[in-house]
Amino acid sequence: MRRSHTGGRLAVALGVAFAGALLAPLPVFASNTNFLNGGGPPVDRIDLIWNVFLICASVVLVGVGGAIVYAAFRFRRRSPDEMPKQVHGNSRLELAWTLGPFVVLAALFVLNLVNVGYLRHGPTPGTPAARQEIHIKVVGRQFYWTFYYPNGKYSLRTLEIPVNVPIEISTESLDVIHGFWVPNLGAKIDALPGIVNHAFIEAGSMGTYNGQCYEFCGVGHDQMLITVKAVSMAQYLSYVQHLTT
Ligand SMILES: [Cu+2]
Repeated sequence: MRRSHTGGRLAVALGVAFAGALLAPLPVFASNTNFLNGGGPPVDRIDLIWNVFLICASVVLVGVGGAIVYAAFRFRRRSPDEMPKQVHGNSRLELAWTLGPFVVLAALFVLNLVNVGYLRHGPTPGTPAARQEIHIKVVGRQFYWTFYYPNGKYSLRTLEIPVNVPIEISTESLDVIHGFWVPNLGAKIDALPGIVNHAFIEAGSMGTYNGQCYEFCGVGHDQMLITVKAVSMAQYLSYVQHLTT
C-alpha cells in the first residue's frame, strides 16, 4: 500500500517535471530571440531553409512512422499457428528508398550551398544592396562585446545600425571562444581568438533586437548580452559621429 503511494507521488512528480520541460521554451516563441519570428532579409532566408527542412523531415517522419505502424498491424501474426508471409527482399523498394533520400538530401544540400555565401557575406558584391553595406568589427572578450564602426569609434554592449542596410560583421575574440548571435537579425557566428569570422545582419524594421553570447565562456557568460538598435540612417550617422570613444 505504502509502496503504491510512493509510486503515485513519483509518477505525479515526473509528470509535472515533464510538463514543465515541455512548456519551458514557450516564452521564447513570443520573444524577439526566436529566429522563427523573422526580423530582416537574412533571417527570412534562414526561416525559409528551416521550413523546407521541417517539411521534408515531417514527411519522412509521417511516412516512415506510418509505414512501420501499418506493417506492424497489417502483417501481424493473427493466431499462434499462423506464420505470416516471409519477405526476403524487394529490389524496387530498396532502390526507391535509396534514391529517394539521396535526391532529397542532395536538394537540401544545394539549398544550403546557394545560401551560405549570402548568410556569411550579404548581398552579391557589385549589386546596389552590396554597395551600401556597412562593415562593423565585433570583438568579444570576457565578458562584454565591443562594436567598432567604420569611423574608428566604438560602443560597448549596444550596437546601433541603420534599418534596411546590410551590415557585414567580422568577429574576433581577445581571450576565449565567444558566440555572436542576434537571432532576429542573422546567422550565429563564433568569435575566435586569432581568427576573423564573417557574418551578415540586417534589420527589416526599426526597433531593439536582443542577443547574447552563445558560447559558454566563463563565470560572466550570462552577462554577455547584445542589444542592437535599428534606427534611421540619419540617427545612425548622428550616433556614430557623437560617440566619444
Ligand atoms: Cu562569451
